[in-house]
Amino acid sequence: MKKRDELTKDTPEAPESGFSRRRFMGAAALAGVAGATGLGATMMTRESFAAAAKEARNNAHVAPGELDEYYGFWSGGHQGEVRVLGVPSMRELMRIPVFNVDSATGWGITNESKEILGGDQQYLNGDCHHPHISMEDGRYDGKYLFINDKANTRVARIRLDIMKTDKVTFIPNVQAIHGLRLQKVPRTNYVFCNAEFVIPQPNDGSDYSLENSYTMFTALNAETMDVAWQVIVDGNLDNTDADYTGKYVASTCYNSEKALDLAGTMRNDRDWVVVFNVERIEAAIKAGNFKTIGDSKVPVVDGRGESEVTRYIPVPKNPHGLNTSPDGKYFIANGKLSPTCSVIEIAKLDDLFDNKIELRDTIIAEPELGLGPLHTTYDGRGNAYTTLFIDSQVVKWNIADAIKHYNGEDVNYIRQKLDVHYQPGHNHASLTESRDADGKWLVVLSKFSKDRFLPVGPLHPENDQLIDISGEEMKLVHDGPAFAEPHDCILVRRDQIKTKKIYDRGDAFFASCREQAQKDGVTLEADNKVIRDGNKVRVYMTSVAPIYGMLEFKVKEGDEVSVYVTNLDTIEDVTHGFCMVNHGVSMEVSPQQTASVTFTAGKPGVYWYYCNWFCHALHMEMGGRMLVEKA
Ligand code: CUK
Ligand code: CUA
Ligand code: CA
Repeated sequence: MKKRDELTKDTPEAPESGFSRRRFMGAAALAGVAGATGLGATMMTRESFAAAAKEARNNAHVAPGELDEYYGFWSGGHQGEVRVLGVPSMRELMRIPVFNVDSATGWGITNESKEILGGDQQYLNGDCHHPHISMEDGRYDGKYLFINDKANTRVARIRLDIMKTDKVTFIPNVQAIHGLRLQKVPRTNYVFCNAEFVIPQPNDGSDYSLENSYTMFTALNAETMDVAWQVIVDGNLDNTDADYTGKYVASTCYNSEKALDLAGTMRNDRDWVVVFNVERIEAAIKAGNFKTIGDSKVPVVDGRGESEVTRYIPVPKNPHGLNTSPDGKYFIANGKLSPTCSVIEIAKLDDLFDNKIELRDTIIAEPELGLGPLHTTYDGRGNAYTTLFIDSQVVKWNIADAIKHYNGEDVNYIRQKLDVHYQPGHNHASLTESRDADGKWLVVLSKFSKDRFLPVGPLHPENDQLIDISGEEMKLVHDGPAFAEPHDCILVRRDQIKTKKIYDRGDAFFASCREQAQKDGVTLEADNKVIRDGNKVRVYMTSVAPIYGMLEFKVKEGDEVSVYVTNLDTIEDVTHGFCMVNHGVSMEVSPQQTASVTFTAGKPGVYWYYCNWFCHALHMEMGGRMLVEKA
């Protein structure tokens, strides 16, 4: 086998670096592409285009009162939340606070949310990129959504039955979780997480040198959210995806140079895709071939160099997105600084790991697509859709034809280039990450909106565009302004998600409230009681629209006050709130939910509390008073 080092240096096969336009013109005009490629393409005629335009299309219009066909889960980027949209209407249905603090629901304020945020609740920010839904045999099971936090090296899980974050795990020994994907087969047992930045090991100030710096690939147990294992890699880690056998996961690396400066990260003509062999990693741990780092008990396997658990496949240059095709055949790495995508045949990976073939033998196509390929998605009909950041386009291309072209056949694999507005990052076709990819809708998350909307000052919204891909021709049907910064989204059929309309009283989401109430001899569903415990005061109250079960309670200045509100309403949509004036306290209490919040009683005097979720004609009247006495 050729050494990886030889392969990442200049080689004749490596595409030119830089942003020269080379063969493709930027314009969307198909005729232009056909003319410029000179591939003797099987381009559509103007007549067939007109016919295609006339064919029955998806209807993007969802009339008032009608429901969308898909749920879309949007990452909220450095805003820290997850947003739920209906597709194709692109109506925002809900926001799920995750790594942010949310004034309306009290996320980051309530005891329940702080407990979930754990020891890391001191962070008020997050940076989420990649939302992914748990799977059973390669199909969404609708149970959980997982999302990364690059800013503070965490991974969160959202329960999709109540659309609330229920676990947050801080990943040890690494910095900046970026790429995140789930095991698809046999089910989502693992959450795979890429830490982007290399750091010294141990990172305790004893050594700042690069020689002892590396980053790691982390697998979480999806059910417990504990860290299962980590694998040390060469270079760094960007995006990742898993296959449909449960055996392989692949990640892009843009910094094989381990450079600290921009120019350095672009020095090699090739970086690589690192492929992880999950079976071999598990076997290595079983055999005791691992170490631990510092206080962490996580087994760490060394996947550097000629390790048996990894293979480093050279690809051009600073690759970014890594996307598995829904037929399970290919990992496709997106070139970013190269105008190409690299198609890796997953069926060849067994031979690669058994050293029967060379690293680059796994590449079966490397189509030239345009400038700045970032992410690829699929329609389940053999076509791929790649975002071209520099060209501000989505290019539709045929994978089988790209393979033929790579083998020397005279075919054009480009089907269409469509202008998008502007500079797209991720794109995502309906159900594309599962076996059920249905090729109906394509969401393109454009990083710039420029002139597409009414101006709102120097900070612009992004532009999430909806494209109908059900026909031969991609058709732009909707612009959707979005606040910073949906890197990625996922579309799932509405029947694949089952939500609760009201809470079960036994829900684990507020189990800690019940535990405390039991200790205090309080029945949450019936009692309105004040329990004093030194300078700790626990106030238990019920609520039924439009009154709280307690209109007044007394505490002393400086007391640590915990208020538990149990919403006894059983009617869907009758959510109450609890807001204590001048105490920074606000929370949601949905039907049959208990929520609690702890704060320090302020200066002596009267403080009103009130319901801040509109629940009744007499919602304004729903309130009470906290009387604070001198200590
Ligand atoms: S990344 Cu942002 S556009 Cu974090 Cu998936 Cu590519
Ligand atoms: Cu209860 Cu508003
Ligand atoms: Ca590089």
